[in-house]
Amino acid sequence: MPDSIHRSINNLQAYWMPFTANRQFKEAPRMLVGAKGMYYTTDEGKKVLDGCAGMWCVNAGHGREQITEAIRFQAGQMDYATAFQMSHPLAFELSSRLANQLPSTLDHVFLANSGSEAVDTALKIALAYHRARGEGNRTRFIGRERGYHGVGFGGTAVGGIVNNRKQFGNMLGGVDHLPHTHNLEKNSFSHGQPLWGNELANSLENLVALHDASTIAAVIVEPMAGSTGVLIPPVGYLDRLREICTKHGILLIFDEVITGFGRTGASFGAERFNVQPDLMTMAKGLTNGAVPMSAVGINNLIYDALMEGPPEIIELFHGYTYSGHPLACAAALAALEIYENERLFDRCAELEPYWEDAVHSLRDRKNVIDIRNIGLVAGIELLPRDGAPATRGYDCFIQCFKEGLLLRQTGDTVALAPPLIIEKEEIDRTVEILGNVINSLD
Ligand code: PXG
Repeated sequence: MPDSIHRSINNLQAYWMPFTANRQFKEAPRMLVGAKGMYYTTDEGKKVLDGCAGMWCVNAGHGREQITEAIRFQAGQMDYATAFQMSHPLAFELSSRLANQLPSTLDHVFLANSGSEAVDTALKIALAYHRARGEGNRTRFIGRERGYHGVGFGGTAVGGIVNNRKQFGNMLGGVDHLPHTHNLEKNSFSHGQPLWGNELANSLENLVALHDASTIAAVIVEPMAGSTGVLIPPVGYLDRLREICTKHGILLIFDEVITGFGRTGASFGAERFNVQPDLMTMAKGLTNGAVPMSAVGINNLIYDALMEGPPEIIELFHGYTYSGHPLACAAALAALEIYENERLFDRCAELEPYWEDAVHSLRDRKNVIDIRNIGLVAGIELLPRDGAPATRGYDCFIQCFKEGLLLRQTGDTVALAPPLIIEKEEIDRTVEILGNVINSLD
């Protein structure tokens, strides 16, 4: 083999990895080469228990034959269908099926390819809606501190994670943020929804008083903030946000990229927390992670307001080459069928008490300062090392991986969100590995 080819095959430098310490990783790569059920296989042939459903997406477990087959079949049938002024049946089938499952007022679905695209789509639809109704001054968005809404310009701006924002400046003007709801003094070691904190939603009234409702298009929040370490909404908090938005004609967007498709023990966070948004973003579990795809659920009023004017006019100047990609539609339809046939969302709800007890059994381990849980999700927060924040969390992640457990880490919090097919023995194993690792860390 010529030297140049040999070098290129083994060259780790070309790939600029996303959200990764590239230089550190490339010194000691962690490579996954296979996945089935609850387990990954590494390039060294080691089995790793998937404690985070890939990245919160593989809700039905890895390598589901039904999904693989649907993708394979569709690839043979029609690889790609022109998406603008043309379409194909699966995009309609998927959208109707999804709309049936969404909260009752969300009857329409816009398809995209990633959570970030879904978020930017939802924000743009909110702007277009207000403009269509003659309220074009409503351009301001309200996000929340510690929110994560992907990495588009809009999503970065409404997001509330300093590291994601500071490299790039403001991204989008006219954005403000609600305070986050994390409070260790009031709520540490809560089981399920914390009792304290619904009054934090009242800060939305302050922002309305500051900017005037007539300038605010939408509020966007994750029903449960995933990326910044599992921040579960206090009892009554989302209801209060809903109330204030309704009162002031502000749209409420739920970003359900993580909470969608059974993660909290119901189809969506909206159902679990019993609060209806006007727009909802979804991704990840939509295809069980098998093909990139995302969606925005849209309520009737918004859709109807934009379906005005002569019918030959394009109502929304927005869309993607790969909106409703046939392979993604095939994967999503198969995934939704598995979720339904195997009652995986109910399964999640049924396992929740066992999961809750299991993760809270780590309460007295070394340096554990909080444990939070809902559905099949848990955040375990470790005390930061003096002067070296996030290093204990990172060491925990690395050590768990070495011991055969994959989890997510953000700062000094580690997050667990296994596939919803997890068995009780695997829950025990997860907690055992994590507990031993936590004890072993300095
Ligand atoms: N919204 C939410 C609520 C998300 O969690 C996105 C939007 C963006 O999705 P895309 O598909 O553009 O990445 C996300 C993504 C983690 C982790 O471990 C979370 C995400 C992605 C990667 C890692 O916390 N969330």
